[in-house]
Amino acid sequence: MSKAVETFMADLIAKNPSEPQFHQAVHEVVESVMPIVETTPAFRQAKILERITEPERVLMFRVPWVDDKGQVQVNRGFRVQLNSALGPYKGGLRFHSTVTLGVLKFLGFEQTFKNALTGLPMGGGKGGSDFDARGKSDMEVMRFCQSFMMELFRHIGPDTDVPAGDLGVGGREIGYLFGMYKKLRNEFTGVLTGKGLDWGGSLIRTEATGYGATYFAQEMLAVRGDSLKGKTVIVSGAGNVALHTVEKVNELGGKVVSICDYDGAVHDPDGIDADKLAYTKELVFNKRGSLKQYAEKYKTAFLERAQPWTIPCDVAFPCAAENTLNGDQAKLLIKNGCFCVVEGANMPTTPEGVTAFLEAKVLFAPGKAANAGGVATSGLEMAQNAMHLSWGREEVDQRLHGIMKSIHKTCVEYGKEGNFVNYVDGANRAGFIKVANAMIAQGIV
Ligand code: 2IT
Repeated sequence: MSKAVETFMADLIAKNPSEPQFHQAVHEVVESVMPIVETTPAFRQAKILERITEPERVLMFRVPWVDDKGQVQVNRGFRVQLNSALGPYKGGLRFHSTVTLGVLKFLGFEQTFKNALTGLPMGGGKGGSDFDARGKSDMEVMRFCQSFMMELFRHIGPDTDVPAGDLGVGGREIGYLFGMYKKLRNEFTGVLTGKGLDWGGSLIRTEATGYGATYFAQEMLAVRGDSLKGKTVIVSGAGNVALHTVEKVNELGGKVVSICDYDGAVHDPDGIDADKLAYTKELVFNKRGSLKQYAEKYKTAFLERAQPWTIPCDVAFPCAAENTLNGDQAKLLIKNGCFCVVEGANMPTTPEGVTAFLEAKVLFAPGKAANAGGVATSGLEMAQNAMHLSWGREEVDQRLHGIMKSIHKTCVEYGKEGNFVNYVDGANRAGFIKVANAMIAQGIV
């Protein structure tokens, strides 16, 4: 760590105690951009690093609701409005028991650079609650979402802040949130993305993060004259991102041999083909069931309470939560022949894991580049809403594909080190420079 990075981080940690994920996310970006900051007097004079790590606004509010037994429940709601230099705050809402202010600050910080990389006019934000939908009825989820929106509505708007989904927030929750926003404002606008297809949503938005991560992998492999065809692939997670990654990898000729959820990992050496994927989608999205049922149905191995990192593969897509792939697991993947790692989730790899991959010259794509297809398609949803029309599937998919190619190209441009591309530095530098220049142009605000 350079002296400048060390000093900056010590101040940041003192100012933001007990927020380890935020420190981790900031540290990674600061490592990448400090050489630029040190040689760009305008960035130093405008205190860009100090300003970019301080959210423009943090909202924290009480979310009271009544459960099915008539008992009053109280959760905590947040919206962190990180940066609006490039456009309205944009980023998802996470409903999960692990949500804290520090987690949302890390996610909003990542989101700011990710959104910059998409090339679309979106600032960075993130929000959510410590509410956990597991074991709750639909009506309980609805009452919670309505109460959450009864406070949030006054802070958001189609040109102010446009939330979307994240972990624990899918189509059902976006519907309940949108319904309450519309009632309170008496306005039907594109204030949330990830809406249903009949009421303002965009085609491909559901698939976009997984498809986009796979398109990104395709670009990385193409640099080496390679492709996903015939590759053995593992994917962690079994949610929206993971399952749509499996779908696109299958389409491009790869074979996915593992996915995992909270209960454990399925190991299916024959590959999770289209039929098995259809079964899994129904199981996860509609029945809200466990992958154990997959293992029983298809008579495959099931690694209890484990992730797939022990399984040999060519390409890995970590698509679960943050810090779910550590240094030892990264080294094992490398030892078993994995040469390409594409983050479908936000910061799933620990700093030790990232270092191991970069030292071994693994093709490593950080989440803020590789999973940007989700928010990019949210940007396309906003554009369609603003024009009061909807594009066809082909059109949205082509735009998504074009955006992923362009993000890849930008990462190569900013991250090339001889024959190797450091996608971490590339993504951090390109995103940072764009946001920093916009901040400077807009004055000290
Ligand atoms: O992490 C992410 O990029 C998201 N959860 C999607 C955000 C969005 O606004 O679509």
